[in-house]
Amino acid sequence: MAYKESADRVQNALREQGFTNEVVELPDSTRTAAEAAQAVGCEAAQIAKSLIFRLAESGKPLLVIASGVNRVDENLMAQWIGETLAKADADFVREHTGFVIGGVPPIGHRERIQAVIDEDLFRYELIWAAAGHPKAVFRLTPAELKRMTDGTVMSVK
Ligand code: 5CA
Repeated sequence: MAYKESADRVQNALREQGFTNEVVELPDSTRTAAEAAQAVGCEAAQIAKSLIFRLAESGKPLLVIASGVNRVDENLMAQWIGETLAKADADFVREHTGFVIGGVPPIGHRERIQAVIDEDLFRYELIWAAAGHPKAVFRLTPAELKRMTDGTVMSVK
């Protein structure tokens, strides 16, 4: 997958929505939150990982943006949304977001996706998110993340 095309799509989506955050290219690939944290020099908890789930009954995607150190409690999410969460495979993720696993951003998806934001991300002034490619990230504030995604802030773990 081409770096430029996918990172540009995220940069353009940011600009179109009026955000000035800049997508930066990292020297190495970051497929996990721990790798991304090491690459940008922040705590793993400051990485906003964008996880796609498949809602079992409706077949719709759900975006959960979680702090890098947290494991999402699927039962908690299911209770809140009123639908069981199923596993999303790589094809499902690409089909709905337009991006590959390891680079899924919180913004710029192919379609509008309902979003949930981990409240733990609000402990930090600045956080980092993937920008379409395993080598692309951007820095943002939790308040910006909320505006970008119109996500519901809650405990996800
Ligand atoms: N670029 C880094 C940091 S910004 C990144 O995107 N990390 S991430 O944590 O947001 O994305 C990786 C996540 O993809 C994993 O936490 C995992 O939940 C998900 N994932 C990995 N493999 C699969 C798979 N086979 N199917 C579905 N989801 C997967």
